[in-house]
Amino acid sequence: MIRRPLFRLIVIPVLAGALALSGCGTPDSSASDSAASGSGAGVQLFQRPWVSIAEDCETTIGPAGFEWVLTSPPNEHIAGEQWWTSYQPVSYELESKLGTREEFADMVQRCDAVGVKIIADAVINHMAGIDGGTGVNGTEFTHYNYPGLYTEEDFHHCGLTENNDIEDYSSKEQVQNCELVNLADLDTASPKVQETIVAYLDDLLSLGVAGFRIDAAKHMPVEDVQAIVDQLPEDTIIWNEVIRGSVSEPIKPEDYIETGQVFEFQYSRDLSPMVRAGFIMDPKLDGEERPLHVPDESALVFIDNHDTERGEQSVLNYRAGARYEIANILMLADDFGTPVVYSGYAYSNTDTGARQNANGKINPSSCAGVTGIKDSYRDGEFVCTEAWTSIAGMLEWREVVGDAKRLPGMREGKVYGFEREGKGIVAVNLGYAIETLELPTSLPNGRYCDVVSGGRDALVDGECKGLDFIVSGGVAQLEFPPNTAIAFHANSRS
Ligand code: LAG
Ligand code: CA
Repeated sequence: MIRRPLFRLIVIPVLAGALALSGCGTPDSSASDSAASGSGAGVQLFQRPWVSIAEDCETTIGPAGFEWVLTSPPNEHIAGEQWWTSYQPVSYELESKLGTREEFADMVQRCDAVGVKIIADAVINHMAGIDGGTGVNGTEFTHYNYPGLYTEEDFHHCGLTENNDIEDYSSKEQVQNCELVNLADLDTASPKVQETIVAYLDDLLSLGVAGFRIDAAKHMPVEDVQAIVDQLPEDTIIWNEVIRGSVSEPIKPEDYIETGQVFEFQYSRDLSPMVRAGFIMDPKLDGEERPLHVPDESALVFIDNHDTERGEQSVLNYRAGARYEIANILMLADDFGTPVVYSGYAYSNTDTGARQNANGKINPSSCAGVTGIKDSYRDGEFVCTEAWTSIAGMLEWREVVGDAKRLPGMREGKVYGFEREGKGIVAVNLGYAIETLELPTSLPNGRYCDVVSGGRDALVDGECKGLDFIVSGGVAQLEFPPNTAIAFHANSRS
């Protein structure tokens, strides 16, 4: 039986609402149809300890309106100070540099209590990439031997390249059966291996996680991913990591959409350079396919993640300052995909892990007091994107605009804006001076409060905590400073 991807379960009622709406002529601007819907947005908290995520859920992430947190891998891994030790599993005990099993379980419950679901990063394509050693919870292993889990015969020994490493991404066989940077490659077609992986994932589900990011999904045949997913409960959320490579690569993100959603790497490769250059063009709108993008309902979109902030020059990251914040705002204002905001830490060496203590545990940290992007960061300092005023404001904006259609934008030089039909407006000024954009709109006349500068609940007793904008006679008068974005919605009218 083919398992139905979860997005259908979520999206169908929304689509039904949209159809009902379009059937009755002019859209209703009272926002009643979308009032009950959530932001539909998640946040990736890279290398954040469980105790810190639990606190952050209660103080910041829940109140901001995020629906999901994607964590770093929770299982035992090789010892070391680099962040990427997390991607070299040694056992499936939930003991890692990020915390204990108890701390993980406590985090899941506390986040759940404030409406935030946990998605765990599942590293199931491979085990360690070193000859052997002792894992962070004391498990002794060698490259192809993991006590109680796997022995030599549970791994691929592809025999296609000199040291069994992947060399040629145009060879599907190499990409899926050889070793990714020497990481011992599991024979994921084997029923025993599948059973062992499923037992691990079931254990995480028993603690209340909502689903998984499937690390290195591209390196597993889609049938193997499907066979594993088929053995999990129907409503398990699956976020596949299939990096879009050159057009000549045989394995495509599209191949994985039946097993769950897929991270769409092209999204930021398109958006980031436009934001950097200050010249924004509309993407394909109104149900037209975006080139090199998986379909809307399958797409997880993001400005950066832990790999691309380190490895992809074209995408914006925290170092780009205001431009990065603006790119995130534009992503959250879009009507395409499920946005995943990224929150990592500052670094000057790409290998350096988050600060850890003498026992190899990442130090707890807090995002208290963070309200936006900073001009500079100390190495190791967490960026805390989830705590930015603008991000929480945009999540509220998403709740109000719901599934309203993105209308064609208007651009004048380096100023650009668009409307989500009858529900909200967003605009960016990527120039060097205060600029004005007169954006035609179907929003009713009135004074609107900016949620980018004012954040969530920016309008208190008719008083706006942020900038004010006037809509009059079908035109929004948008005058605002350079290198900033503004956004307001139908419910931020005073
Ligand atoms: C991923 N997705 O498919 C992760 O998002 C990505 O961060 C992981 O690589 C990769 N797949 C494997 O899970 C990271 C680092 C690598 C690192 C690897 C294993 O980007 O640099 O490799 O995790 O820790 C490191 C060394 C290699 C070495 C290897 C094995 O950089 O030189 O060969 O470890 O010891
Ligand atoms: Ca593989």
